[in-house]
Amino acid sequence: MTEKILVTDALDPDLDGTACIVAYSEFLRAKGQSIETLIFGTPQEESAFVLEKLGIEIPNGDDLNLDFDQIILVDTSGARWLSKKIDPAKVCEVIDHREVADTGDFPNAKIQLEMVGSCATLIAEKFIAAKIVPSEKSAIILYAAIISNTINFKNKVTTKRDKKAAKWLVDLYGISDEIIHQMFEYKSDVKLSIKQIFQSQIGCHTFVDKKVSTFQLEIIGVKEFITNNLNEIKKELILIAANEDYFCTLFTCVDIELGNNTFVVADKKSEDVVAGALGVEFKNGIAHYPHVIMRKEILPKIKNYLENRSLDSLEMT
Ligand SMILES: [Mn+2]
Repeated sequence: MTEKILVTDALDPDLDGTACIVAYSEFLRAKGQSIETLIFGTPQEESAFVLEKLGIEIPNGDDLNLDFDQIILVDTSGARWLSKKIDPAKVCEVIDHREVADTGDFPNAKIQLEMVGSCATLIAEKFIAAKIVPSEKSAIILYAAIISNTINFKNKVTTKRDKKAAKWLVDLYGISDEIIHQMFEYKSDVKLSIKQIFQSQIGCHTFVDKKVSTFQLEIIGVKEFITNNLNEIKKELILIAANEDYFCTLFTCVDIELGNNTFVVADKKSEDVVAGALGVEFKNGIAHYPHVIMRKEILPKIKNYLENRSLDSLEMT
């Protein structure tokens, strides 16, 4: 009897995970394996959008009685992210691209962990190495995942391998940028109010006794968005800074198509911190940064700045 193998991702897969599920299942079937493809939870908005655009349906495993001999996980590498229905002991292969991974959760698995921008790159490379041509839908979803994860090759996680895999996929079918633009546009259709966006991200870090809070959006058309919402953004930032007693309150907006950032701050204190930490100049509470910089890269710079500043003031006394 042939073995029944499941290919899946963590709960609520993002576009990268979804693309890997679809394409890796196809790859293994092409190699003659008996593969089932399932998702658990709800695909994230961006993945749902691309699946619908491409007319791809992936069955949901939440309410199924699972009976698989082996399980392959893509774009995830820790048991705590999985549906409770997945038995970690049955996992035979893990393919992922993150530095912090709980690979010990899967004692029977072959582990492939490589630091590329998108797990979809690792799957595309398997097609390339085996000289198997993916279907057009698989090629498009892998390409969309690479572009989304690397923010059009503009963020720091991007590697040469991501660019090479994406180019190979584009050349196969002449994938147009239209679907990518639609995907970015969809992602940018901000459905919440400024207040709701900020409330959903509320929280702070404390560096040398100073509370720092950042809010982030990744959209296209940042300039227009900020112009249309500036009063609301400033009002909410000021309110939050006062209510929570924040020393630095920053809204950072990544333009995913142009590949740059715009910052808006609550007050002069925040302005001084962000200007000092990131070397930007504010005009009317707004500053521009020429590249993509994500919140997780901004925070260490602010931390450094505040630590050095407190050292300087100690030396002066
Ligand atoms: Mn990923």
